[in-house]
Parts: sequence; C-alpha cells; structure tokens
Amino acid sequence: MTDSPFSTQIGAAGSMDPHDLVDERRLGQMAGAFADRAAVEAADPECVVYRAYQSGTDGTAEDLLVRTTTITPGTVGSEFHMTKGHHHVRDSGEFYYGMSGDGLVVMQDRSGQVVTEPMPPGSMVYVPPGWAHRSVNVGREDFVFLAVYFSDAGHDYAAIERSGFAVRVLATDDGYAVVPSNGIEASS
Ligand code: S6P
Ligand code: ZN
Repeated sequence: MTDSPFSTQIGAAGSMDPHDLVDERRLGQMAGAFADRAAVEAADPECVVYRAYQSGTDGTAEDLLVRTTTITPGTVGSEFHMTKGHHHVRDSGEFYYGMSGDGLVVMQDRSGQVVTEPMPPGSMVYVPPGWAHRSVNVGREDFVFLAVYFSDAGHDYAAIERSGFAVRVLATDDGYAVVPSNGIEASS
C-alpha cells in the first residue's frame, strides 16, 4: 500500500516513472482471446500486445490505483489487438482517459448488453460497476489510455476467458467494424 502522498511522471507512450508494477502481455499468453486460431498459430507468440504501468498497490477500499495501458497496433487475423478484458471482482466503477492513438472500449453487463465507446485522445469513458471491459486499438499507432479504479476492485478474467464478449472488433477497408461473436470460431 502507498501510505504517503506521491506523484508520478506519465510519458506520452504510457510509461510511468516511478511505478509500482509493470505488466506486459504477449500474444502467446492470450492466444485464446482471439477468434482466428490459424492466425494465432502463425503469429509470433512473443509479440507484445499491450503493456501496463501501475502506481499504488492493490488492497484497501479507500485507495485508488492509476494504471496506463499501451496497446500496440496490429491484428491477429482481422481482429485488432486488444486487452484480455475483465470484470472487477468487487463490482466498482472505473474511469478511462484516452491519451493517444485510436481506441475503443467494449463494455458488457452481466445480462449481456454491450456498449462500445470510442476513446480518441482527450476522451473520458466511465465504466460503471458490473460492466466487463476490454480495450481495442483500432488505429495504426500505439493506443495509450489511463485508468483510475478502486484499489480493492480486483480483476476477474475467468468469465471472459470462458464466454468472451458478445462482439468482436474487426479491421475493415475503411476502419473497423463491431460484429457479433456468434459464428466467429473461438480459439480456446
Ligand atoms: C484496470 C483497468 C486497466 C486494465 C488494462 C489491461 O481495472 O481496466 O488498467 O487492467 O487495460 O487490461 P486487462 O483486461 O488485461 O486487465
Ligand atoms: Zn478494470
């Protein structure tokens, strides 16, 4: 736990200095998230899909955490690079702030309702309690955003690993399309 006031310097590419944690997610660690099995197998498992820096330490209900995420540009098959996506273990809200690049956040509540929100630089998206969330880089540069959430929120990845989101975000000739996951073969 960070007991004392602190400050940190956030770089344009999402770096945080100082930080308490840095987490790098490579394609090989999240292969099951992408629908196109053949494309996953053909791709480099060491490819960095995203990197996250965090300040503050998980724990108390009173503290907040701040985390930046940088999603690299690219596709696996026609599916854009994205985060694994999660529910918070303790249903609790979260603010996302778009810093650079072209992103989209996909949110899904426990009844299956889906809302997507673009996250251009300067935008703020509120993820309400009970909504799973996944971020997608729909551009050609890094997509960088900042998140602020409760320190005791916790991350539940299991439900998303099991059932995925009801939509996937695919590259098209003129940008992206949000399409139903039904009918797209899952790779795990
Ligand atoms: C934390 C917040 C983000 C994500 C990060 C990586 O609650 O939603 O900081 O942790 O974007 O995504 P994921 O799904 O791998 O945690
Ligand atoms: Zn979250």
